[in-house]
Amino acid sequence: MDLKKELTGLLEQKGKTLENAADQDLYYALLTLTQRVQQKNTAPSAGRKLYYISAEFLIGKLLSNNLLNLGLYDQAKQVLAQAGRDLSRVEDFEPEPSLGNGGLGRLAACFLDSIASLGLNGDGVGLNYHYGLFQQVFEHNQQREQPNPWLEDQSWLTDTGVRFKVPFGSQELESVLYDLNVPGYENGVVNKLHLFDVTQPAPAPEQGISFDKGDIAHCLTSFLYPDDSDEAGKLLRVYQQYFMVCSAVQLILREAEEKGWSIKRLNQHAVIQINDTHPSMVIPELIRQLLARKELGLSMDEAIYVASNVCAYTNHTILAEALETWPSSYLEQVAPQLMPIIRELDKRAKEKYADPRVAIIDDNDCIHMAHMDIHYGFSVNGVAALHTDILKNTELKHFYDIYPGKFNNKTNGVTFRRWLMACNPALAELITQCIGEGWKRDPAQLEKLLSFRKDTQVLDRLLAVKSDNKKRLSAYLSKTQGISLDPESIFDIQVKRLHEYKRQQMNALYAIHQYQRIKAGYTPARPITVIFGAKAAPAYIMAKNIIHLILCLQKLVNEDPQVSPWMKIVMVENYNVTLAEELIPAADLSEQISLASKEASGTSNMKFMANGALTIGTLDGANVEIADLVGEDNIYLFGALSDKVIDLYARNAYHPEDFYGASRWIREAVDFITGPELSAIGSMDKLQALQGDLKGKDYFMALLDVRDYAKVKDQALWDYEGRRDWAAKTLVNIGKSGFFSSDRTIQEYNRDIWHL
Ligand code: 26Q
Repeated sequence: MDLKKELTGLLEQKGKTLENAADQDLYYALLTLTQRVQQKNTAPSAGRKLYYISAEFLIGKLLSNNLLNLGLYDQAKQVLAQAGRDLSRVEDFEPEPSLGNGGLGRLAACFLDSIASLGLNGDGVGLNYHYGLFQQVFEHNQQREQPNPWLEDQSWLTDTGVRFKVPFGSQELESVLYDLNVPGYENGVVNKLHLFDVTQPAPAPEQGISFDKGDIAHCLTSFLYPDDSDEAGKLLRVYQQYFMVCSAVQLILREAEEKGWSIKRLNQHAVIQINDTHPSMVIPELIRQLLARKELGLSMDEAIYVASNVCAYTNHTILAEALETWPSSYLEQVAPQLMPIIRELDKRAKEKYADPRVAIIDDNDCIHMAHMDIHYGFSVNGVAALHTDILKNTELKHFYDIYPGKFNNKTNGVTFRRWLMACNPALAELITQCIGEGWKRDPAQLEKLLSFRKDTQVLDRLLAVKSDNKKRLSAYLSKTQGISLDPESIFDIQVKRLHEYKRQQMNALYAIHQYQRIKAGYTPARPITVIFGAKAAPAYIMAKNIIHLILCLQKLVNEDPQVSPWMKIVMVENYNVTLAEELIPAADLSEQISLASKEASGTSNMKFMANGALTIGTLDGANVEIADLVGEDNIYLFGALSDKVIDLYARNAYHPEDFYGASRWIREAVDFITGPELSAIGSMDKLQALQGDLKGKDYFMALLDVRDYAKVKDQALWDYEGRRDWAAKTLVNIGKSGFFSSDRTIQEYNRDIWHL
């Protein structure tokens, strides 16, 4: 396509030119243009089609991504540059959809990109939350939540005109189907992300993110994860889930009819991947809709057979509190028509397996969604090798004993198109100069970089790229958040959801320790900048206390003239995909410090690795596979191993006071949380609650690992001074990162589960 001609034409209709149009006009013109690009190649229509159902799709901004995949990126950049315009400023006008929370949602987005790029026939199905998760603002060193309205009159969504009826216990609602294009990388394929919405969405709340959770008809798609700390919030989640799956099944059966598939043999034509348990009701709902079509004449046995061979389940967590169980009274209220089916499924499972640990409905009449998925799905997968092993041997052992053949591992991946080519063009260019273009289609070829390990010229250029990225990040944060960074310092970054198991609090303890050492006159070899980015769930008090601690530390440290030349602490506001794209290319150290056994996989660990940061981490999630690939000289490992942690839990044998008392610096760092310096800045209640928890409970064992963590981190900061050796380590990390391409992950899903 002649992008210049088309773009000029579009602008002319508004009386503008490439030169004088506002950046915003350019954004809308490019959006229109990109949207217009029609599908050239259809994904193959024979074989099965995948429906990836997920409550979250953290897709990030789409303009650059879509231009890149459509092969228009370079042209667009050039055309704008010739007119004295800058594509990155145009992108600033794109609001980022906040349709996800963290890893699970971002994984779904990477998967859609890979499915289309591999030319596979698969669409996403989810919900169109109007105000996203929430927008985070910092006030008085605390997180406050605001709506994040991202929908504009002109957006990437198109109304398909398709409507479905969704029957709830109390009322019937209509769902509206919006579609968003998902173009594959330079292959002409365009798949879809289908997002359902209510017909009359509520306006944004005037204050904060509270709204009438009982007003299902208008508020069902207002927010992702409305506060589920109370009953109305929990019920709303169930309403959302049922709205999503009831619409999804209608969409699938409608497509089946259009394509002339035999619905009685739907399993030969369609596969549904259930992304965590949030869409699990799709199983009974599919059975219900199959049975409701009397003309099919299906028996219950047959309907169960079809559903069981269509649905496959991915588990993303082993945290007990995140495994969804709903009181059956909730479902009675939300979707009473499902309960007889769920009871039937439960009855059949109980007839076959008397063990109460594998029951769908427990003695308290609560429904275990994952149990339903495992009994009535044909595949169960974990998301990293260690995670799948823990599922098989510990967490879901009783199921693995019954269904060994259903369990399989699919180690997560990330799309290198967004997470290397687009966000780190300078590194991409250097890689291409070393090994050619092949890695862009086949990231495994990055391994060719290993032959440059001793090439000082390449190593120096690698260092120069990193240094430029750090300057770029510094300029960006100064412009957008008024934060000033020292690009000569070491950039040590931890960005992920705020959760105690991810142990941001342990990172903060190290920062306190470092502060205390600098105060005592022991300055490090080089200044360090500790960067955090995280949202805390609105009702998660302890997570908010940790944010409070970090923000108080930020103020204390950065305003102390003795300390700030040596250390800065920065918590970026409203961490999201766009910020990640700036932060990750600029990282020297990647913090992956979860308590071993708790992080199912992690995916930022993979992005950091591909962008030449070295990992400091525990042997948890996919860190284990990173360590295997790069070797222990190229990663900073520390901390208790998962077996030990699992054993400590089993024996109830961890006591934080043993570790608090055993080391002077640990005691001093923990005491500091409520000492005069921080209490002068922060709220004593919150700081005390956090400190009390660390000393008395510390469920995620920060004090168990903090000593080893500090030792290894000191070593990493020291090693950083050997600049070329450090560069060689980063080169090995980049060279070995190809395994973590989501294209590889998707090929495995397709080979073992989907058979598209
Ligand atoms: C459940 C019930 C009620 C309310 C909320 C939830 C809920 C919400 C979000 C449960 C889980 C989530 C999100 C989970 C998540 O992001 N998991 C991450 O998935 C990534 C992709 O597989 C992994 O890399 C991470 O290790 C895992 O934490």
